[in-house]
Amino acid sequence: MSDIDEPVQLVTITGERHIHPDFSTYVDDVSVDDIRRLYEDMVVVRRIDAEATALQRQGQLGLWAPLFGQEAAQIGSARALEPDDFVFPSYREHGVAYCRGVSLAELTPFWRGTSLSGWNPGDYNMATPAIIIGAQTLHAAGYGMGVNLDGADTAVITYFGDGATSQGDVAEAMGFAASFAAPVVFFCQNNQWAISEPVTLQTKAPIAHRGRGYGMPTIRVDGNDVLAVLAVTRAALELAREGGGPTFIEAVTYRRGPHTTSDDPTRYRTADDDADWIRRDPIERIRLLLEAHDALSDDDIAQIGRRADEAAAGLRAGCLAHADPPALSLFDDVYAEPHSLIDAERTEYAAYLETFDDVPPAVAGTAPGTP
Ligand SMILES: Cc1ncc(C[n+]2csc(CCOP(=O)(O)OP(=O)(O)O)c2C)c(N)n1
Ligand SMILES: [Mg+2]
Repeated sequence: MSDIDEPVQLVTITGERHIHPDFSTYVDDVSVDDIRRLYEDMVVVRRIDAEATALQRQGQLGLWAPLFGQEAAQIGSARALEPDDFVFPSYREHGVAYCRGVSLAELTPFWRGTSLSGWNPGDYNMATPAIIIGAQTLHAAGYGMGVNLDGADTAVITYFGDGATSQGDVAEAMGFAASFAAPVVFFCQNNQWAISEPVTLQTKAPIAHRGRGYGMPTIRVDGNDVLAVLAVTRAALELAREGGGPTFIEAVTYRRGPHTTSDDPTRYRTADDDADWIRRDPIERIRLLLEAHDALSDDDIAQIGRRADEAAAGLRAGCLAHADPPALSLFDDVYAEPHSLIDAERTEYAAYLETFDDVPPAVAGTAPGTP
């Protein structure tokens, strides 16, 4: 194995292929057409991410966590997965959800506040967004231990950020997964920031070293290189399926937008900070590579742009179609059985709603005490 501090890179920022002694073989089968499909995926998810950000600015979403800049990390890793594998994401993995087949309409209700989650995890083998930093890594470790008990050959991947590596949950998840050889890929998108805190405050060493501390194979990858991310994630998933236990991947990338739509990054970083990362853009280098192979004409670019616009229009239409649920439905499904505390809270909230002249029964919803 090569030095883990040197990120694995298979495509340079100027679009040249680079041979890596350990990982190039994992993408030997990837044709130029396949690379064009990865390019299209990245263009589409960047476009729908921009549309969702616009929808929040227009008051149609309560919040959005943009993935802008992290397209290669998400598309490369998600396209390495098999349908039976299970994904435990944080709140930023819209690109992963897109690759899992989550519909455009299902990407927004959680952020619009019209549903407590976006989709049925069983439909896509992908859990819904997790806001509690790092909690999803524990779910992944437990699921992976269950996979071992079942004797199944599926793998699990969990996504989390650089900041999350300082959470106890992540330490516990990695400890259990390593000790019980759970088939889990711990995929850390080191986007350099945890809201306004730089990654240098999380650790004095590269984040990848944390995997080594648990005795896991550990890979540091250029997270803006979709081919390299695909290769290392395939390698880690293969090891997991063969009974080799967990792997830690640090995908070195950059969050080009705000943390969420509630954040103003100009308060804590400068345009100079961004400039170097704009040069390392994940989409641009693949465009250069494809053009060097005469595999991306102006017509292709226009067609891909149209498909991205259609996806954005689909996301918008799906979002606007999600109606507000009745206010009192907030108390439904908290418990499977009736619960006296929930009943009391529902009654109190219904009485509060009645103090407003302009809340029609259809908005308030179910009558007090009705489960
Ligand atoms: C347990 C917990 N503590 C704090 C927060 C508030 N919080 C939300 S996002 C965030 C930063 C996470 O940064 P990172 O793990 O790097 O992920 P990124 O947002 O960069 O993808 C924090 C502290 C939270 N949601 N959960
Ligand atoms: Mg981060």
